[in-house]
Amino acid sequence: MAWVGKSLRRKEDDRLIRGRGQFADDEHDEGMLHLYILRSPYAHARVLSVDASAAEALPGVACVITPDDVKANCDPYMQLGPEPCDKIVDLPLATDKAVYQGHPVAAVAATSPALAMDAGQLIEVEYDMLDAVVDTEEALEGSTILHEEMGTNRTFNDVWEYGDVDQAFTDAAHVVKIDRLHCHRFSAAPLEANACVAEWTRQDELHLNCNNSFAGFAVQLLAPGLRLPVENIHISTRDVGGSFGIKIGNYPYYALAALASRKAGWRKVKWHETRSEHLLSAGHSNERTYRDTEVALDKDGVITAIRSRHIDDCGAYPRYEPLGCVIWTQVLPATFKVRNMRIEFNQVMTNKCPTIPVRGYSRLQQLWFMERVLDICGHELGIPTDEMRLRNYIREFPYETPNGCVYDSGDYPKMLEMAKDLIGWDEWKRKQEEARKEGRWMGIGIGTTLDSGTNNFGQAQIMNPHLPFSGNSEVCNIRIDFDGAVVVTLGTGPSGQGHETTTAQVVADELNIDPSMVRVRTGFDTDWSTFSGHSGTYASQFAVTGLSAVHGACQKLKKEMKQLAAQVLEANENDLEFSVGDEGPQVGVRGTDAALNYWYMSNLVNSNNAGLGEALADVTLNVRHVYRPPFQVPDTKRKFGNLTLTYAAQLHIAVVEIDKETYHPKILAYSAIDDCGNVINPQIAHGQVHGATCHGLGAALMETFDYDEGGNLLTSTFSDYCPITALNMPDIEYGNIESPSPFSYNGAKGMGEGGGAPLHTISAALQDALHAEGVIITESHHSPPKLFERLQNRGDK
Ligand code: MCN
Repeated sequence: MAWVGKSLRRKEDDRLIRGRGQFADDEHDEGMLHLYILRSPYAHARVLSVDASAAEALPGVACVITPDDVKANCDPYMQLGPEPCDKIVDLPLATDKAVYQGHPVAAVAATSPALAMDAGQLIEVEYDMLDAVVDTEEALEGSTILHEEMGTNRTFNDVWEYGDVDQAFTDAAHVVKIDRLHCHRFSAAPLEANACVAEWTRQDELHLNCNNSFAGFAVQLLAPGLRLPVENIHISTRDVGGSFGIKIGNYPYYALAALASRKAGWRKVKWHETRSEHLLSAGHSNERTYRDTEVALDKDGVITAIRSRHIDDCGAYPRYEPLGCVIWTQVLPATFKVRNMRIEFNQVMTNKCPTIPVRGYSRLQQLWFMERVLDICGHELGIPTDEMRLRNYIREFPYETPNGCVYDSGDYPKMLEMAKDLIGWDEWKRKQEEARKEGRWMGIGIGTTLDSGTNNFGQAQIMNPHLPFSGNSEVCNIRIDFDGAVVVTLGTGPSGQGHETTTAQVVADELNIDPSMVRVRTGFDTDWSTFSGHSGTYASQFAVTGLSAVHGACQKLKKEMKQLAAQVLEANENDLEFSVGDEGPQVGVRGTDAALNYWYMSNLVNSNNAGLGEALADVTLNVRHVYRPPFQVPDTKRKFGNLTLTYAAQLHIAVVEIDKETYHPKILAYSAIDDCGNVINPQIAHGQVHGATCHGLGAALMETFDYDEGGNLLTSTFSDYCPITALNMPDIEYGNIESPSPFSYNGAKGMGEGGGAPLHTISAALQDALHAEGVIITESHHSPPKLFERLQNRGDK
């Protein structure tokens, strides 16, 4: 029976629903200490002194970590950005200056979380407040510098130019100018905040139980930061309660827990972030401003060229950069066939929380830009929004973009047609006409998004050859257990994506076994052999990279099983076949009853193996496979290597009406079409689309990180950050098409990160609703106060 392609019920959920998940905060020990991190209330301030004596004197306090401890025991984290980023001194505490509100300045370990927090309040920190730079463009000017050792706030600058841009403008029938667009900061607000438990099992050997979603990366930064060899750090994760990218960047906090554990006399120390801390300082999505955009179009409204200047704001440290400065180019033209583009890309630091790869990292911001550009041009030229897309969509696949990326497969016009059918387009158009006659603000918007899954690091290396990455790879270990079950160990450490289930489906098909007999060890462990420097759950890489590792491991295992069966059954390997017999799955001689079932084979190899002989010396029925995506030396002229990427797409349509009294934008109808190639598990893929839509709608309508001029975060609790909940979600009419990727063994495309469509769709719907009022939607966030403000300032571009 073929399991791939079926909605097998998620294997992991039974355990999780029964409360038998194993999250980092579940670890409790008698005598365990709890860590409180004291954070700077100021966005930019010199730290003149830290007096911890009162806190240290409090009964129950085991130790306080101060900037002096950090200076004595830590080295700055490796900087991934190009020069002069290498001059940035990034340590677990602000040793000289606090550069964002929430920057840790000290940490206390005490016998209870409450006591640790109380002790934290007794630490006296003397600050000298400095002017904060919050505005991206002001940061670029550089009158206030965050990291003086670097001498500039600019971490990246490059110009990407393809085709003949100037000629296209000379030939243009129309030119549309957009002065400023701005994509805001938001989060993902996972249910579980960051957490870790640090313990030194022996001097200089650190064990960390945490919920990091990319522990392979964390360990590489943490070890030199703590002056330890990599092998002295053991990181394990079990269940992770959502990450969406944010749990990649918490290694500075692990270092504080580790230092506290050591200073407290090698005692176990737990740190669990509060929700306010999470919002303030765990990491935000990239904020991006787009200036002086000019768009050339032909007489039919087809975009022929774009020139623009993009300024990315990575907050106080470029902790995951230059990746974000580069990977947006994976989707340079979005879903449109424009060939001539010139984009100057700058990135700056501001006195705000450092950014981190929030779902759709950096590509989402480029896709929103391109969608906004197309939509604004359509309205300016009076071309209906669906027609504008049909005229501009890429239609031939594989399609090579101007910068050399290859979009593997797709059918955007078909997706549009399906989304229109599902939502009842004609009927809503009629209703919109009526609404307009009544003076109501109703709009219909379309948004198309891409998820370019896998191999992001290969691309980052092109920009910075010194980076220790050549591309994402993944590892799978697979063995047959004594009872004939198949045990699979992955290095991915999923955070809700259903890896246990889809892995079981692939293994079940490959080995003719029921998925209930496939035991997938989830989580991540540097002690497991399934650990590579790229192991983790990020970049929508599992369906392609992770499952390719699983598939490859199955092939290796099958080869060994055939070797074994051939010798025991005295048969030729070519005459053997995998089948299901009376005693379960087996390997047997075609056309005969001679067969070995899995448990027998496992016992033969693991227990009764003395007489197996030299020929089977390497047969262990326990194999490891590393999947390494193809990587070709980059074409530096085009600044892009021929990296293996897959391009999943989503197309959404929303009907929105703005209440004229409250300015509340209400979603009246919503449809979403997904194309992630061949689907492994339709229910999981549907769930991913649902979750990503929820995430995107939250960002578009409710969730934003707003700062005041002094760098104070104004939305640092759930009462003002307003996370989206089930109550705010519209019913989603869902459909999918399958355009198999020719680049993956299974035709699947990475899709879990594709959360941008609602952001584009809502902006487009509001544009449609308000264009007659002279409003151009230039922002990505649309809360009622912001819509009110926009209508007051109508006419700006
Ligand atoms: N899948 C499928 N068929 C396909 C493609 C994918 O059945 N054609 C399945 C996969 O087998 C996997 C799931 O869908 O079980 C997502 O696959 P993939 O797109 O490869 O993404 P990853 O598993 O690598 O997950 C990472 C991705 C990212 S980058 C973010 S951000 C995100 C996302 O997943 N964070 C999430 N979805 C999330 N979902 C949950 N619940 N929690 C998060 O933190």
